[in-house]
Parts: sequence; C-alpha cells; structure tokens
Amino acid sequence: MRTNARRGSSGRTTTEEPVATTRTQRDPGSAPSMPKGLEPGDVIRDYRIAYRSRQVSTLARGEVMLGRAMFGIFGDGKEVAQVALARVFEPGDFRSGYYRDQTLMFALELLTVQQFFAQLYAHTDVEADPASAGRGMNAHFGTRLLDANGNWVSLTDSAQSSADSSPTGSQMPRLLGLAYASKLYRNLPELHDLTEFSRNGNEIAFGTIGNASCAEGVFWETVNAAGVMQVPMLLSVWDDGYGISVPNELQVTKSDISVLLQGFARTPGKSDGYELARVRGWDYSALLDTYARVSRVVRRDHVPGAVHVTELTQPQGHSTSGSHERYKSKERLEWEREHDCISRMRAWMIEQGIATSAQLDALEEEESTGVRAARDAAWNAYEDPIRAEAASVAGLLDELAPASGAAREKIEAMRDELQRRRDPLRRDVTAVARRALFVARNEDPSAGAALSEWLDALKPIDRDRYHTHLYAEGDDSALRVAANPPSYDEGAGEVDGYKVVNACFDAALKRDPRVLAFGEDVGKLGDVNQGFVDLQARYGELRVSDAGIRECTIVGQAIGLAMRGLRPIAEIQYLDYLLYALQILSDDLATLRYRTAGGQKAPVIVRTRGHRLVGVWHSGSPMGMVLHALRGMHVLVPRDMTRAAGFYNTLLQSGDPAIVVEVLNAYRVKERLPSNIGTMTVPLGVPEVLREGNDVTLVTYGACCPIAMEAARLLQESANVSVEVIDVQSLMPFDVHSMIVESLKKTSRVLFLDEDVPGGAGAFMMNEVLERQGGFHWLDAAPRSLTGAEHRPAYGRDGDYWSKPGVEDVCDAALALMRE
Ligand SMILES: Cc1ncc(C[n+]2csc(CCOP(=O)(O)OP(=O)(O)O)c2C)c(N)n1
Ligand SMILES: [Mg+2]
Repeated sequence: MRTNARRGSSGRTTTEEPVATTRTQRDPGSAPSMPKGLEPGDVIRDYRIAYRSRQVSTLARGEVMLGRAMFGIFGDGKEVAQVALARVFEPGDFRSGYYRDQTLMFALELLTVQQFFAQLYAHTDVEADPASAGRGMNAHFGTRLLDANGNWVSLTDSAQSSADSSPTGSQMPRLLGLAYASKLYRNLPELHDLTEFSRNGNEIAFGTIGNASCAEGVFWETVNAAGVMQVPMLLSVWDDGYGISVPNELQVTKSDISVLLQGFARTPGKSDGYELARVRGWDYSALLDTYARVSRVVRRDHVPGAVHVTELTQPQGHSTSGSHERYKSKERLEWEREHDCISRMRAWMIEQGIATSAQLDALEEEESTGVRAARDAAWNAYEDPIRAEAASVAGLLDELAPASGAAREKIEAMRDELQRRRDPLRRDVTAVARRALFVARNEDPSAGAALSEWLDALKPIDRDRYHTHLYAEGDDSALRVAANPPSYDEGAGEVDGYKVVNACFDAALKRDPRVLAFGEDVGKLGDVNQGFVDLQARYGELRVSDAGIRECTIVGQAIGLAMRGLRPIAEIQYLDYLLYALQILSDDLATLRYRTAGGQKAPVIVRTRGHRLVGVWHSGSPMGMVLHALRGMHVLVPRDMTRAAGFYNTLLQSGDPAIVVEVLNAYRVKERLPSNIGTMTVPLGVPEVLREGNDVTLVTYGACCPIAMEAARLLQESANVSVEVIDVQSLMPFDVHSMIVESLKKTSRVLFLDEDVPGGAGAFMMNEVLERQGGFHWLDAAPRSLTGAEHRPAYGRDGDYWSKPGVEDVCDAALALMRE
C-alpha cells in the first residue's frame, strides 16, 4: 500500500500541497500565543472534551468486548478537529454527519456521555437515548426536533443535528436541503416570521463525511448541486486514509479529495464555487483558524465550503469488528501513534504555556473517573429494569413448575438458566416466559395464567419500544384529515386534467408561504405536463424552481427543507427514474420518524407520474418495489387529477412523507374543475367504489381504473356478469376500514388488477384483502390477479398491449372466475 510506505517513512502525506491552506506553524523562538479570540480556559475546555471523548471510545470498546453491546464504532482519532469545528457552530445551525462525530456532539452539548453509552446498549427509553431510543445503531446521533406530541420545538435555540443513518454518504442529500433552507429563509421575506426555524437564513448546515465515502456517487451529486445552488453548506471530510481496510489510493482519483475538489473552488470576483481549505487534523490552532475563516464566508455570503481534514488516525481501528493490524503496516501504525491528535494537542498546550503537564494529568484523571461513572450509570439504568423482569419471570416459573406435570423439570431448568445469566437481555426473559408456556401448554391451564398475564401486560410496552412512530401518531397524522369532497359550480365546464392539479398547486402556493416545488423542468416550463405552468412567474424562482438532473438530491433537498419546517413538493419526472432516489427515500426519509422514535420528521411530498407510456424506461409501474422499500411513507395512486389534488391537500395538512404517482396519460383527459380546489381533500386509506356489482369484485388503482370500467361495461353488456369495480387509491395506508371485504361478502369472487410485475403490488393487495381483512373466508372461487408481464414493457402501443393487462384480458379473467 503506497500510502503506508509513504506515510511511514516521511511521517506526512507527500500529496499534501497547500490547497487554500491556513496553517499557523509557530516559530519555536517566538512568544507563546493564544488562538484568536480564545482564553486559556477555552482551550482547556476543548482539550477536556477531546480527552473525555477518547475515554468514551476506549471504555465503549471494552463494553462490546465484554458482550454488553453488540457493536461499537467510535470517534477516536478525530477529536481535535471536532472541538475546533464546534467553535463555529451557532444556534439554529444543523449537522448532517456520520458515526465519527461523538466529540462534536459532546462539544456542542447535544449529547452526554451517559446518553452515548445508553445508545451503545440499545436502551429503549427515549429519555436515556434521545437520538433513537435504542433504535439507531451506536454513534448514530440526532437531536429531538419534535416534542412528545410530534410538534416542532424551536430549532433556533440551540444547534441541531439531523438523525444519522448507516449507509456511507447518505448524510449528503439531506445536507443539501438543510443548507438550501437557509437560502430560502433569507431570500423569501414571507418566511422571516418563522424565527423558530431560522433567523433570516443565517444558519450553516455542517456536513461531515469520511474520506472513503467520497467515492460514493451521492457525494459528488451533492457537492455539485450545492455548488450550483450556492447554499451555506460547510462540509468537513475526516480523512484517516482508509475506508475500513481500503486505502485512499483505491477510493479517490489521485488519492486526494482536496486535489479533486479544486475544480469547485471559487474564483474571486465570481459568484459560484466553493470556499476550500485543507488542514491537518492534529493541528488545533490551524483547525480553529481554518474553520473561523471558512465559516465566516459560508455564513455571510451563502457560499458552500469544504474543509479537507487530513492526517487523522484510528487508534482503535475502524470498529469493534476486526482489527486494523490486519491491514495496516507497522510503519503506518507507528505513524498513527505519532500523529495522535490528542497527544499532539496536549504537547502543544504545554509548549504554549496554556497548561502544565501536572494540570493536564489531573484533568485527565478527573475525566477518566467521570466517564466511568457515566458508563456505569448508563449500564445500571439499562440493565436494572431487565434484571427486575428476569426476577419476576423466575418467580412465576417457580409457581408454574410444580403444576406442570411432565414439563416440570424443563421449566425448572429454564428458570435456573435465566437466574444464572449475569446480564440478561430483555429477549432472554420474554423468550423463556413464552417457551415455558409452550412446554406446559397441555397441563392445567390455570397454572400458566399468571405468566400469561405477565406477558400480556408487556405487549403494549414492547409495542412502544419497537413498533411505534413508523407514521405520525398524533394530530400530525394524515389519517386525521377529514374528507372534503370536490364541489362544482353549476355549469362548470371540463378542462384538461393538468389544469386541475395546476389550480391546486396555485392555491397551495398562495395559501402557505412554506410550500415550494422543484424538480427537473418544474420551474420555467412548469413541469413536462404543465402541472406548474405559470406558477414560477406568479410565485418566483425560489418557490417554483428548476433542478438539475439529480433525482437523489432532489429528494435530499426536500428532506432537508422539510426538516427545517418547510413544505416541499419534490418532483421526480417519471416514476421509472425514482430508482435513482429510492435508496435515499428508503434509508433516510422513510425511516426518519421511526429511527428517531418520533424525534424528527420530514413531511416531504414526492410527486411523480407513471404507468402506461412507451417502452422499457417510460412505462414502469413498479409499485411493489415502492411499497416494499418505503414503509414509513404514504403511497398514493390517484386515478385522475381531481383525486391527485385531493391527496395533495390532505398531505399538506399532515406531517408524514408521501409519494403521489399521477397517471401519465390523464393530463389531457377532461375533468371538471372543482370550485373548492384549494380545500377539497381525499382521505388516505379509503377506496372508492367506481361501479357496483354482484358477481365479481375487481380491485385496482391508477391507470387501470378506466380499463376496469370499460371491461365491466362489456362484461355486463355481453356476458351479463356484474362487476364491482373498486379503486384502492391509496396503497399505503391500504383500505383502513376494510371496505373491500364487504364487497367480497356480496360477490364471493375477487380479481386484483394492476400493471406491476407478477407478485408485485397485486400480491400486496391480495395479502391485505385475503389475509388481513379475512377475505379468504368469503370466496367461492380461487382469488386471481391480473398483472403486467414479468419483463418491462416493450415499446409502442402494440408492445404495451402485450406487456400490460388490457380490457380483453380483464374480460377473460372475469369469465374464467365465473366458470369456476
Ligand atoms: C453504502 C454502504 N456501503 C458500505 C458500508 C460499510 N461501511 C461502513 S463504514 C465503511 C468505511 C467508511 O470509510 P470512511 O468514509 O473513510 O469513514 P471512516 O470510517 O474511515 O471514518 C464501510 C465500507 C456502509 N455502511 N454503507
Ligand atoms: Mg476513512
């Protein structure tokens, strides 16, 4: 490995060229000097936090080795850069980062040591682990942006952190939106009153990312978009030379991210590009200078900045899984020891006369003791209730055993085994209780009653621990928005469908200054189907905007905006191209509320269009894929533009993210324009019966609705078969009042129709109706589904005919059902 040899021999990277570098190297002969604006006490505080954080890493690793936690990944080797970075944070600023940032979080007072350990143990109490209530992994940080009722707290009282996720680079798309929000808050006067979210857009969105994660596509997509949009984003790259075992040579061209970023550098006098810097991660005073300089420009001028922090180390290796001795050379390991940022900062402080060695020894002693105490407090808070549960179950097993006949010995063995466990897990306790009831099931039923009761009492508690907050549960829930049907002025004529959504968006933009829309061709053109036509001219380029071709960061832009209180409608031009954004929708947006146990939300509306057009890449209807990847979002499939408008109005009154798939070929179909277009709502999870019938229930949605209706007409006319056509409208949530099963009670036959692949959304609907709603009991014939072909559709109208179900297919399938 070239890096190893090079660093091992010279002790520094040979690629280190002065790339807009700010370095303060003290002349050994000169008088000791303090970093600008700091007192010795400030520096000592920074050292204290850095040292504390290192102790946390060391002890936390020990906890994993002891088996008290599953996995550990820590911020050792990155401490000094982070205390320096913390110095430029201001209230209202946001972080979007990754698992190395514990020191930054400590320094910003957004995390305590006890909370760090609580998360390591997966403590499910939100008070113990406010970032995730044990749901996120260790070192997945985040602040609580919502109160217990799901309402925003003031985000400008302190710095905030968006909630981390694990996929490398996935902090980047949302970072773009967090930064872009400042631009909107600064430049849209109608937002200036929203001071709980922003103070005139003065907030910076700070990103952190590892050197190796800069090899991800999403890194470059975000860096480019932030440069185009000129947003106040300040990105730090923590460069420790590796991504697990793979060195920079195999991650980025020329092994050096700041060399590559040079093309993004600002040219003085020009209004685009980045403020760049490069600084060594053990050089405290240079780090302070660099962050002070770059953040000043970013905050004042709304220019993106990037700081490449080099020469960082990993004293304990990448994580608790595996050891870095396996892939780093002796020389490299020696180099890392020499460049340990904490030892260097300590030496520098002594050299500068900021503290004496004895003072620092005492400080370190204090911190070691403090971290131990916090660890123990976290452990006891986590484990004591579980021990108490184990004791209760052991007592109940004591009672059960004598009444369990042949199972007695087995149950006593289980009890003994449970009592022997020093640090029982909650699952151990519950599993033993359930197993004991299982083995004793044939004995006197009253014997197990107490244990059963104990388990039953636990069910709602375990639901709270593990199953809440996938969707909003309070006033924010879209399910609470009442239906408000469209009404029509007398004599209201018909218009092209696109004019219906256009009127809806017009009303929303007028009503609420937080609503904004963007996407490819959304601004000037008003989207490729004219849903936003004329609205940029009416509301300005910041409210209705064009975006580059970058689906993933269009979604990220929306996530960050929504996290800062805005109401973005992000457009993905065609459903087929959602795939580029699917990862971030799935990993970040759809998990956000769940992974923070209700601490954060991003009510993003993704607007797209699909079903039926032409060919392999323009006619997809991969609704199964969407449903399977996006639990945590609502998935809505309106058959026409009036229904679409109703869904937008519903969603804008609620706090969950959603995707609305409009029907591509409905924009030119005539619809009447509702007179209440700005207020009408379509409720989520409520299907609509489009045609009543007695023989077959036909369950479908979207572009298949007109096909179903035409088939139903033909079947009645030519075969005297009466078909009940139900438009599901809302796939997630799905038929919350179980209306469809009521139709099955009447018809005893069901056909599920859609354009997805076999086993896709059709299978999902079948599962919902037959299993969850109990529809199976009412059937006299085997349930059927009629789907698209397994392949993507062939091109052209004929390709479409043979790739997707049509009217004749529906007629055949219904007749076959009738013949059974
Ligand atoms: C998308 C994705 N791929 C792979 C991983 C597994 N993984 C976790 S951390 C990591 C290395 C990241 O290296 P770097 O960005 O340099 O950060 P560092 O850990 O060195 O600070 C990898 C490959 C992941 N979490 N996500
Ligand atoms: Mg790295």
